[in-house]
Amino acid sequence: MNNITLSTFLQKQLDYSKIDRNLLLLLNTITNSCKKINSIIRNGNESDIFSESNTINIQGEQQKKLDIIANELIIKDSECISCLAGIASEEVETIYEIPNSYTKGNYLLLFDPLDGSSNIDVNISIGTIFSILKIYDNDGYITENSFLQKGKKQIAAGYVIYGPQTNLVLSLGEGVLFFILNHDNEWILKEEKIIIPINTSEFSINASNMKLWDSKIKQYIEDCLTGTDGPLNKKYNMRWVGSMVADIHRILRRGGVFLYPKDSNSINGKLRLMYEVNPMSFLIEQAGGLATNGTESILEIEPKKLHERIGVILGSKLEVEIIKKYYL
Ligand code: AHM
Repeated sequence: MNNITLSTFLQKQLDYSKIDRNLLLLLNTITNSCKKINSIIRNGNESDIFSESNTINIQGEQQKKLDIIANELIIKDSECISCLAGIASEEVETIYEIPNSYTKGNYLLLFDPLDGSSNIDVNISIGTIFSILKIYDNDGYITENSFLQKGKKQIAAGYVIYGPQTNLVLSLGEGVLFFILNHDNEWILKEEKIIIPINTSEFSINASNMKLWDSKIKQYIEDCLTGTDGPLNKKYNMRWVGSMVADIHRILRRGGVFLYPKDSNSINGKLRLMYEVNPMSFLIEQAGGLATNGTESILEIEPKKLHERIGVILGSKLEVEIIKKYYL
């Protein structure tokens, strides 16, 4: 594969009528915003941008300055491109309507500007996650309900991981693409079809929550730890970064399962359905993996509110199938 850039790739998709001009523009815009965030992270004055702001977001979390910068940057870059009807962000309580001074389109952008914020100041990988939906009866008026679509309705989803390398992982609903940001600040296509190994013996969970889990998750992890002496009959390894982008990225590259279940403290789960779990589940399933809350496929769940939380188990297909059996 010879240095195909994201723009070239998207132009080809347009030529083959696989995407429309507005989606092309939207994808180029969001991925350009991520280049700017990348540059801020790589060049920023640490004491300034990595520190905490004095604001609390809708999730009740202390915002870092970089959370706010990334959020504002993405909104500012995308509101004016005439492709969007509305925007929703982890950092903003209500939906963001495109101002009347701009032309409106029929796409909806949902995003988490900086996933893994608690890792910002310790130089561990963080990322931007995005999900794109469409509205079909657009009279220019949107409500929160316009965004409450099942995950399987996503037109595109992806993330950028700011790690040792900056990577873009993207799906337009026909497999998962993998791009690397090169020295010339161009997204270069490295793989056209990421496939997750269907088997794994690596799990990823915040084990400090163990006493809060339900009996099913406790039993599965106990069986993993028992290894070859237990019912699962294999030796497991554990990896936990604490940035969902980094944990999911590892799983997309080499397999594994990621679990963030509901627990007795977070009775609805910790992670957010619309702009964290849905886009990641879309990518995982497009790469041949599975995503479930234990009993239902994540992508089939009817969302009830914008900032809804959910328990999630996703990754290598056969291991997720094994975990689902604990819920029967
Ligand atoms: P954030 O959006 O505030 O960064 O929270 C999401 C992050 C995920 O990246 C990660 O998987 C999880 O929170 C870790 O949370 P915890 O350390 O509480 O287990």
